[in-house]
Formats: sequence, structure tokens, C-alpha cells
Amino acid sequence: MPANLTPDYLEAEAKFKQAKTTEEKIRALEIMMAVIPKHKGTEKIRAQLKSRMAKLKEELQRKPTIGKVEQAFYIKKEGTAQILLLGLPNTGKSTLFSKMTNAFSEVADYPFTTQKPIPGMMKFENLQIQLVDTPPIQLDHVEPGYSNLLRNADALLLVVDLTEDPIFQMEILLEVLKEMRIRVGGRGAAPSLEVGWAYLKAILLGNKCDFKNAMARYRAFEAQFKETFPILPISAKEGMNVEELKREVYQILGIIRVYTKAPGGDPDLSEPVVLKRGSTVEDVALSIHKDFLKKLRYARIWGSGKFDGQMVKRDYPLSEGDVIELHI
Ligand SMILES: Nc1nc2c(ncn2[C@@H]2O[C@H](COP(=O)(O)OP(=O)(O)OP(=O)(O)O)[C@@H](O)[C@H]2O)c(=O)[nH]1
Ligand SMILES: [Mg+2]
Repeated sequence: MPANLTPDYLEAEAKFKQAKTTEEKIRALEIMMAVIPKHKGTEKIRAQLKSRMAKLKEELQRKPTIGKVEQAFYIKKEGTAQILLLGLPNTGKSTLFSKMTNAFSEVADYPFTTQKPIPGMMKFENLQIQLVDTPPIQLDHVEPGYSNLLRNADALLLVVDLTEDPIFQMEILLEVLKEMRIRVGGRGAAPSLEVGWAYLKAILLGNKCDFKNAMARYRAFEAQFKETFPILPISAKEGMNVEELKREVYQILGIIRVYTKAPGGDPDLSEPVVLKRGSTVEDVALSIHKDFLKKLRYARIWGSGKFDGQMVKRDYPLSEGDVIELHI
């Protein structure tokens, strides 16, 4: 007897396959068990789901619970991407964070104000991007959980204070990152890495550029690092260059936004489909549903095509802002 699995079920199954932690797997599996059609044809699958669930629950029990500090250093991703603010004490990370997001993080004129990571959402055009404020980096002490926090992020904002030597601060940051086996860059392709190393894209920010002499220090800093990183002078306090920074963040993520529409209809420009740069029509179909991908015959495209409504094949590479009509 055929199982006739429903789209609901297949979606939950896709989530299960993507799940990284045991908790996430259990959550997805619960949904699969709840929505699977209960008839003779699915009997075997239901039994498999049950035994899989039992194994996962056992696994959860066996796992040593992670420490409180590590828990505080795990920030669940929300929105299009997760960007971490990183820097030495008192460089203005929390000021910038509060300026750019809907959230609040305490600001003070003494160092070590921020003690644990704090997430907030930053709006950029029709996207919501998550920013995370972090406790300051120190040379001699890295909090447990810090390395994982970084590795889980999509990009970093490295904040230096232009009232002090910015090149020296950057050298310390790079040293601490190196100890965590994290390489950073921003321009050009990702380097090949040794086992155990991670690569993260980063934007360098020279903050407090409103101070006297700050721009002279910024220029030396820029000259040293601009080949490797996107780099900007900002004033978190006065909001200088904050809009440019948002655009740089979007650029560094390496994503494009496209919009789908139904034949005869209009696209919803407030609901972008976010894809990696270089994605094709097939990736859009897959983002809707894997069945959609199977059934897809062709698409019509407005934007990067030679003319509006041009018919394109499944492997057509998309550009930022394209509007797509999928035909099955
Ligand atoms: N003039 C000026 N002052 C700033 C700017 N950004 C931050 N400050 C000041 O610098 C001090 C430190 O700012 P915070 O935002 O708390 O710095 P932080 O990097 O979060 O500090 P920690 O959490 O201790 O690492 C505060 O007194 C801020 O008002 C800026 O762009 N211009
Ligand atoms: Mg802070």
C-alpha cells in the first residue's frame, strides 16, 4: 500500500534532515509523527519514527549537559544571517549595537560592561539581519563558548577604537582569533584551511571617528588592512556611516534576493527569497518545496533576462532583484 506522504510531512522531514542538534531533531521528528497520515500504508514508517525518537531521547540523556556559561554563549539564529560584533573593551560595540538594532545593550564609559552575548534584529531594506553584541575580547582569557559562538556566525564586525592605536587593537584581535583557530578575511575567495580551522568574513570598523585626530589614525589603519577587508570609519554615537555599514553587511553575506510571482499576478516585493550568490531557478523551486523542484518545467524571468518574461531553463543563474514565475 502506498504511503501517500503529505507536503506537511515532507517539510518536517526536510527539517529533520537539516537539524544539527539532538533537540532540533526531536522537535522535527515530533512534527513528523504528528502529521504523518495514520493508515496501513504508513505503518512501517511510523514504527521507524518511533524507534528513532526513542534513540534520540536516549542520546539526549547521555549527553553531559553543557555549562551555564556555554549556554549563555549560544545564540539561536534568527532572520537572514547572524553577524557578531567583536572588539576590545570600551571600543563602542554596545553603542553600535543599540544604534543598529531594535534591542538594547548597556553602554558605559568603563570597560567590561557587556558580560554575555545579546542578540537584536537589524532591518536592512526588506530583510531582518541578526546582530549579536558580545563581551569584549581579552588576550589572556577566552570565555568557554566564545569559540563556538564565533564559528556559528555568518560574519563578524571587528570594532576598533580610533582614540587608541587601531592597528595594535587589530593585531590583538587577530591573535585571539588565531588562538581559537579562526581566520578572518573579507575580500576575495575563502582560503583553503587546515583541519580544525574556520574561516569567517569580517568588516573592520574604526569607531569614534567623531573624535579629534581619529581620522588620521583611521587612514593608517585603512592603509594597512584595506586589501584584505572591507573597512569603514564610523561613529556609533552619532550614527555616522551606519547606513553604509548596513549595505556592506549585506554585500559581505554573498546573497541575492529574488521574488516569485504567480502567472498573471504581481510579485510580493516585501517577501524576498534569499539565496546564495550564483543560485539558479532550481534553487528557488527547492526553497519552496522539493516536490516543486521535481515538477518544475521552466520559468519566466523579469530582470536579468534579455527581455521581460523571458523563458529560461532550470539551470538559469539568477541575479539580485529578479522576478521569477515558476511553471510546473
Ligand atoms: N565619542 C564617541 N563615543 C563613543 C562612540 N561609541 C561609543 N562611545 C563611548 O565609548 C564608551 C564605551 O561604549 P560601549 O558601547 O559601552 O563599548 P563596548 O565596546 O560595548 O564596551 P564593553 O562592553 O565594555 O566591551 C561609552 O562611553 C560610549 O558612549 C562614538 O562613536 N563616539
Ligand atoms: Mg558592551
